[in-house]
Amino acid sequence: MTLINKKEFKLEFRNQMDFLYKQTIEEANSEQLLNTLVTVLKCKIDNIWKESRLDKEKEVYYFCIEFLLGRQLESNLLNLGVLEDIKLILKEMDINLEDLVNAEVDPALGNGGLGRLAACFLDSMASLSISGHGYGIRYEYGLFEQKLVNGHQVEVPDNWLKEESYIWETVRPNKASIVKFGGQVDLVEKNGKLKAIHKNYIPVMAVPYDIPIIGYKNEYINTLRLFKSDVPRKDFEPILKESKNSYGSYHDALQYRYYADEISQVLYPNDSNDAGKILRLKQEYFLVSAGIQDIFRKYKKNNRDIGKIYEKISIHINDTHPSLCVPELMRLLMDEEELGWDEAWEITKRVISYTNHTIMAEAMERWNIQMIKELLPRIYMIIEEINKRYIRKLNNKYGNDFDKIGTMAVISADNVNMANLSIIGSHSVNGVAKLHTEILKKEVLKNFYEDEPFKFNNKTNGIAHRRWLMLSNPRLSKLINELIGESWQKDTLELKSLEKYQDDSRVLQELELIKQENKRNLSKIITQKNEININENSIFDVQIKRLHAYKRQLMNALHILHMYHELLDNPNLNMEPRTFIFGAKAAPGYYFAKCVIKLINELAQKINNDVRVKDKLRVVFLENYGVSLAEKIIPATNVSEQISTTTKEASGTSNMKFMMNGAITIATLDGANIEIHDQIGDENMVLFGLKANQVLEYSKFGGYSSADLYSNNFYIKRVVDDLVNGFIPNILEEGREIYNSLITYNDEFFVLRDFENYIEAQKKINDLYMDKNHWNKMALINIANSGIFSSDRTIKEYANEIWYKR
Ligand code: BZD
Repeated sequence: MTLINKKEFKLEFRNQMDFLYKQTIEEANSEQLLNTLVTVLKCKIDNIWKESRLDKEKEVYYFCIEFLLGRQLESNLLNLGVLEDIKLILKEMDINLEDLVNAEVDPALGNGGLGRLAACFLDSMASLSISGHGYGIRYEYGLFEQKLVNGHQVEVPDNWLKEESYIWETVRPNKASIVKFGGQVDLVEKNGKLKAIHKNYIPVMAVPYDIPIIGYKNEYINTLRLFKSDVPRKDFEPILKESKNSYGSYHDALQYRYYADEISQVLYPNDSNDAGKILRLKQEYFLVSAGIQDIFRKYKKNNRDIGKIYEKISIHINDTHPSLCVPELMRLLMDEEELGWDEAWEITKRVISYTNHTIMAEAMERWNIQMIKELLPRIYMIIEEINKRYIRKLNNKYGNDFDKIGTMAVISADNVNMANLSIIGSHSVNGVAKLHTEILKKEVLKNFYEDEPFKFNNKTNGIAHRRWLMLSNPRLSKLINELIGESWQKDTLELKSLEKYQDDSRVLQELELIKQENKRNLSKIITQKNEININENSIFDVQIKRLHAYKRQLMNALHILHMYHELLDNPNLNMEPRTFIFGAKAAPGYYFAKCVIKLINELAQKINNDVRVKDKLRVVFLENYGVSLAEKIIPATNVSEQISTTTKEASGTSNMKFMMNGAITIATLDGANIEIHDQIGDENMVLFGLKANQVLEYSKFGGYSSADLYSNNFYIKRVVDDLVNGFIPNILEEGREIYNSLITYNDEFFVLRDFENYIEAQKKINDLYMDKNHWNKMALINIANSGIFSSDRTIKEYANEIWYKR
């Protein structure tokens, strides 16, 4: 233990407590103790952090509009290698570490998979000693807090900062920069060259707040830099000569303050819809401009030749939200560094790489040109020029194939297509799982792939096994350590050697016992939150993710309804008791998703109060699903529901977390479920549903009628009718909405098409669980083969094949 000396630590802790709060440890509450501990730790890591910032061969900057970090204390202690020591020292001081862990806020600065992936990637980059840093926005309000009121979702603002600062952050006021909005651009001639002069703009200050990202036992610390927007400080005035300077009246000054503040005020709560709002565009440019200016400032400190920046810097844009990186980098290279177009363009492409996370048309970002023109006049000029030159190139290559050129253009139908801009302006485009990348290449981005096939590659997602196994499931980690030693913690592929225990009944029983204890823990939480008792011996069957039609929580609910009928018809049905657990937030404006939440809650109400099925069937909807809750649910899960309409889920990442914790997956062959299947085969997971080519054929050629299925299938008719016949109380409107989506609008996500198949798969789950020994063996094989899904593997691939590739 190099970082912590017991005696010294205790002394520092007491001194810090006295300094911060003028009181003793005994008098302090959990928040104060936590704050004190974090302050002490921050001092201790400061040197390592500084050293890790020194000039590196190449630096990666990961731009993302959201980062879903989760609580940091335990994870940081683990990575510093002092978790057990600190636990013990605190205990000697009569302090329970768990209380401090629970006292920490869970910063909800993201919607779902995309933001969480970014957080896992930061953890992996630091742990692999890769100089890789995140750039994001320090939203004052994160994703709304979900309350359930009479089964309806109600959104409450997430005031996570409570007008204080975040314990892990350090503000860096001297590294602030100015982002310019609005105004006009004049092109004036200077030394025979045209120079862009931006006038009358509104300046907004971007203030960095740094969060340390600590690598696992490698004395390496990267930075997540989040920007807060503000009005510029006085000392910026000399450089704001060309800005709009009419904030004379009090009213104007207040309006200006509001304009600046608003940008980093709140995270957009949409995970699958293009918001199209001007404030969102401001956020995107704010992030991009502040980030790239920061990179330039740092680069220029140690390097003279801006023309070689690609040797030292990689910029990764996570989805299209930061895609203005392309024109912003061009702007800085040309307007500030005075490079010509061609050189700037080559550099831009060499520096930037792009990840796509969705094929859903409604999620593809398109910005109205008028909006961009007014808000970002110089950026618009550059986008226009990129488009002009690109179309010229396409014309040369494809002649007058206007259809093709229209789909590839950056500007079409008065909109800027941000995916096209990202592809054209980068050297690498990747999808997040095999099938997803194939669909990008063969369908959605077909023309681009045919034009520049070398740009396209796949990087199957991964998860930080440190958080999602070592921390969230300490019992299982301990067992693994006992069986195969500790080296899997640094190389998860070593988990494979667990397979030699697949017929060892002692080990399998131990595994079952661990699951049982985790289930007991979760049951307590459920009882506390939902005031309902859970049968701890039932199968815990879990679907936790954002609520979306394509993720088909509805199909899960309809199957529960089906089981309920079967049980009522045959009370002696030979079935393992089941507890269905849901956690899901719906985007506030997504009516259908909210209807499904209401349906599940009313179903839960009805089933949980029906004594006839009391010990067999339970339904639980857990309020306010997020990272902290996931850490409790996943280790306690038996069945992982990954049932999206095939082709729609780009990857999924909870599927990997469940697998690593020994749950058995019931799944469609979608997203990374395919890679999971590649690892463990049919024998160790349960597959069902349409295949990708069938779904694609239906979408292209039609031929599906949900109404026919409904009329001809008793089981389908029974559950669909229940949506509108009063069988489930209090869902008059919601039931009708869902019914219409299934029957009137022909069931876009093939819920009914896959339903019978899903019922069979669920029966199979039931039968498999009846043979406990066999189930445990499957669980062990899942864990043993989950190593490939560590985000360490993913990040190594990004580093070798994209960022460091020469
Ligand atoms: O990204 C998700 C995909 O749906 C998952 O399949 C995939 O596993 C993860 C990580 O690659 N996409 C999102 O989570 N998207 C968003 O949260 C989002 C956020 C803002 C705007 C649009 C989408």
